[in-house]
Amino acid sequence: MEINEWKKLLIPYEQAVKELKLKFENIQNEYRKLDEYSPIESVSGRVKKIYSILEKANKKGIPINEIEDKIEDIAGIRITCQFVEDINKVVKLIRERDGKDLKIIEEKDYIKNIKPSGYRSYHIIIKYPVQTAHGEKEILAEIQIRTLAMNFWATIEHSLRYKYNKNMPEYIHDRLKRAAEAAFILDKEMSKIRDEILKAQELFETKSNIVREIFKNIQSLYNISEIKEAGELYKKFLILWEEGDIKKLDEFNKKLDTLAGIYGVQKL
Ligand code: 0O2
Repeated sequence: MEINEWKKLLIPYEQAVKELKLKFENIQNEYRKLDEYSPIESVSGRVKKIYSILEKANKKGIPINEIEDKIEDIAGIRITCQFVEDINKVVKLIRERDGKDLKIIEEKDYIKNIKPSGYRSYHIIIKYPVQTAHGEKEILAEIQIRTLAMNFWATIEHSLRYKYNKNMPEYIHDRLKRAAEAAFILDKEMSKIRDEILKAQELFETKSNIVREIFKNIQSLYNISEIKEAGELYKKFLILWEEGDIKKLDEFNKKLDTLAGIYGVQKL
């Protein structure tokens, strides 16, 4: 194939990479604008180099006229996430678009089924329609979704694999396997931290809701002049607040609810 034919062939792939990258960046920006946590940490994309396409075609015995149907990653998008849990969210976001602006052809879960090299990542192969000057063209693209730790390992392993070109010394191979294990443990540790953060946020939310209810009750009781103990109740609340025991605060609030019921106080 002549260089001009390659150029023509790759144009829709370049367009697809640009469009898909922008679409995922838009999702990320939308979360950020709404002050919400974005499961997408970063997005990158590339069109496979001609020599890499030829190398892969050669390795897999794919004739040149079949590369567009048989090489799925001429267009590639990589989405990195902070936590393993975010990967599922991104996969869900992509599945929701299936049949809309893209078609899912295959999903490859190398997180459940780790590759012998130690490689972990979630791949989704899609068909994506591109509007070109010569009409619509549907191309194949690969979306790789992985954590920062998975990406770090894969980037290093990829460059070493190219450097040694199938002659990787055994000791480097072993080190990479151990590094893959370390990246796996790092992801697990980060997930535990994430759980702790979520639990702490939940606890904070519960506590602030109870305190808000207590304040409403005390304020309502204050508004009824006969209730002298409202001042005492406030003092009691301050003591419980100092203690910080959420259960005691909740019990106290329930007592206030009962008292408000007895006095027929309308909650504010
Ligand atoms: P590049 O240079 O990143 O484009 P296979 O027949 O299984 O070897 P296939 O059918 O293309 O390969 O699909 P697969 O396994 O899903 O791999 C597609 C891409 O995933 C690869 O593209 C890599 O980017 C990445 N990948 C897969 N396995 C490994 C691995 O062990 N280490 C690293 N670092 N990346 C991997 P290319 O074309 O191989 O490379």
